[in-house]
Amino acid sequence: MDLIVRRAAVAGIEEPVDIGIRDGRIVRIAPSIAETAATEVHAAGRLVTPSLVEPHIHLDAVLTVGQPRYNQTGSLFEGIEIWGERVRTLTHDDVRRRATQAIRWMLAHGVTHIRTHVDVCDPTLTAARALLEVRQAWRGVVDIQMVAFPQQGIYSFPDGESLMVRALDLGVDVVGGIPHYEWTREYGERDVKTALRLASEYGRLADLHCDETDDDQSRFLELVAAETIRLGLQGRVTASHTTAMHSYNNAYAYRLIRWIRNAGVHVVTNPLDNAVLQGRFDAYPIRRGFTRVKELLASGINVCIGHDSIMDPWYPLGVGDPIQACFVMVHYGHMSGYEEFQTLLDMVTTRAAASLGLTDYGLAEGRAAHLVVFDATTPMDVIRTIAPRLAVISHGRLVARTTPARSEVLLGAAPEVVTFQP
Ligand code: 17E
Ligand code: FE2
Repeated sequence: MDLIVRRAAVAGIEEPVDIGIRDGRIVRIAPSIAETAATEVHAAGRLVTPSLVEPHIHLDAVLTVGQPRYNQTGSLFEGIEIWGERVRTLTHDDVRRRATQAIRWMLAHGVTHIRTHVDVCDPTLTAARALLEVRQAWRGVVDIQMVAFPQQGIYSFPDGESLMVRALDLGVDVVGGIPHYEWTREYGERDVKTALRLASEYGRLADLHCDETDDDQSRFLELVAAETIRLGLQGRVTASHTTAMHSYNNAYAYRLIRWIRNAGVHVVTNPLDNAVLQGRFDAYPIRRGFTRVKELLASGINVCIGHDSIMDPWYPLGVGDPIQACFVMVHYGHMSGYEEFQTLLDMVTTRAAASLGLTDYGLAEGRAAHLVVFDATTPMDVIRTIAPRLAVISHGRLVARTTPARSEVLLGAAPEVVTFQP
């Protein structure tokens, strides 16, 4: 064996197990592995899951908060304006350096697979070219999918459609869209139709920003579902954000949810960004800007959680940790039931992997060895304490580790360690 994780708590298995890894693969999961390995990681009863999969982030915009100015209204729309200004000053090195930094943060938090959107509303496609290079540089450690994302619209930006095609021809993997932001309802419909036609013609997956607004009249998701079925793209299409679903009437939402399920459309919710971006035009009571996560899950739709932003015009915070997004989801999504903590972890691991179309992934013998060891024993405690990632394994290799902080109270004769355990 090359690497053995000892005494791992694994979902669905009663007693801790050893996980044996050779040539980048999980070759054995057993109560005890007699062999030894060059590298041994002692989980000592702590939770081990498949590594984290980030299904939605904008790596071209990370770490630009305040450039050229801060978002004063906090709205999505001011964020898009500020980003539009920043795009004009992008350079290859600027994008490469910031994205690389953010990927290192994410890897330290256990992320080994990323889907990034890249804004293609730029005649020079500077960000796309830089991220193609970043994708190549990280291959085999952090595997990256890129989405051609028309931030200003396919039909509301000069030559938007040909920029999408050029990006796909350059090697950008996935087709994006932004129907709710197009100038008119009709342009929005064309946006969806073009995105899914390109996905079909190029044989690519699609992931559209869809209905990211509090406008209950924004109803492009139904068209995404219909076109997905018409073109036979079931299972290959993701709708991101879909926050307007929060505001639809229940009769319409019920019908729509059945439609999404029939189309096999994956949904990505982005709790960090949408908790601050949405509801900005409301007087009290102020709406939550979330899609209907519990109802979507209950009807059998694959829902996953994205981080969306790290320190950019839309969201000033973030350290690249998907577990922070889970933590917010607990609160904004009313997901505090005991079983729901496992679901939340699934939403940043196996469910996210399904949206990305990953097949060689998962905690099972024969799969590629992508694992994370948390400094906690249960999903509830992972999320409660935002537990440090003691070890991160990608393609069978130990690629990151964290030493937990140590807190002490200094009131007695000797320092008293605080463990945050009852
Ligand atoms: N662009 C967009 O349209 N929506 C977002 N939430 C972000 C970028 C982060
Ligand atoms: Fe996004």
